[in-house]
Amino acid sequence: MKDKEIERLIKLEEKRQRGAINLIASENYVSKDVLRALGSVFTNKYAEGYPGKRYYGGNEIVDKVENLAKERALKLFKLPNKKWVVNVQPYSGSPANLAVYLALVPLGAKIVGMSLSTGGHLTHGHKVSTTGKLWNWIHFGVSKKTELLDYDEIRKIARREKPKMIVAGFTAYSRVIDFKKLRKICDEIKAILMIDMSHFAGLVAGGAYPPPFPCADIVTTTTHKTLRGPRAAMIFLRKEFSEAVNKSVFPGLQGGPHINQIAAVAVCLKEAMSPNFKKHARQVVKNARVLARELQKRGWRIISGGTDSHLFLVDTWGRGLSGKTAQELLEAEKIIVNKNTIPYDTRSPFDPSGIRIGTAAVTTSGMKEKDIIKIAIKIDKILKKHANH
Ligand code: DSN
Repeated sequence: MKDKEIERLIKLEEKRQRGAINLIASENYVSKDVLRALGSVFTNKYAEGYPGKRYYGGNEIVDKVENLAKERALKLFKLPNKKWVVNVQPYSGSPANLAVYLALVPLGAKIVGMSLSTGGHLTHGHKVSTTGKLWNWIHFGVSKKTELLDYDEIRKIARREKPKMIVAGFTAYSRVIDFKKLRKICDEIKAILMIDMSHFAGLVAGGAYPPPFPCADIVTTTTHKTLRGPRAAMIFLRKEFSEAVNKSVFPGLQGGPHINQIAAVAVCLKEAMSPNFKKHARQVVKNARVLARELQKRGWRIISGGTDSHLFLVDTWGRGLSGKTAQELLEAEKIIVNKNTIPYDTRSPFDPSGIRIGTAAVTTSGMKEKDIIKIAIKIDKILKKHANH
């Protein structure tokens, strides 16, 4: 590279990533092919519009890329293209979610969603997010006793509030979501069901977590978490919603799609179709279960008692260590996690009661159960020195 300053920083980041144990639940390591597509000449091209209907010339190859990404996306998630369509243009998860709400929910109308503090996402209507300001959100959380979703409670809220849409999906909930129950609730009140599968898309693709299809009407997902692609997003839609949502993505919310990103998404989708990816996805969940169990054995309370996915939360405050302190102690030893609120947290999100741990990245780097046990021993050794019992 001619730009030595940036080249130096890229090398430093490569070294940092290689030298650390990455347990950030939303991160992963992409393949060289994904990087190659991201860094390709497609970054030079403007392509407002959709395949066959562009506003600029010179898009015949771009059209092939976008169509291939769409074809692969539907094939990977086994979606018949008579009933489902996919939009691969969203720049990332937040605009994907916003585009769906803008298309299908009148401004100010009611949406029921999972609260951020019990595991949802900012764009599921948190008050500091634009989504929280433009619609009237009513949030559900988890049961205080079991720390699991309480579907009777969700049903009660839904019947009382009669929202236009119910949104579910998580950044910090470790268990299987019962999509069938949510579908039933939506049918009772005639609401649209949107599932944000950003965190677990790769697990669904690999058969390691139940699919939200066909229960959901709309499924949004980022492509860079367990799916192991570039930073981008997709929206899967039942056909009847496609016109409104496509218009909402472009020209409603975005300008020219990032074709280099879309090419990289196509690459990761092909990778996720391989038998190896299936094995990988199962190993991610096995690794998360082993790590949760090993920490539990060493006296650390795991929220809801375990995990069915790639992530879980540890209640560090239960042994006198705030999440921020735990994150910093681990980072000093090159174990990277993030501080996280736990359900019914009484502490601030800036220094909450827990940490979130995920196993997608370490599994990509080849770790299996025996490596994971070593990580659990290391985490325990670092944290227990500072714990109060
Ligand atoms: N920041 C992501 C996560 O860590 O879960 C969600 O957008």
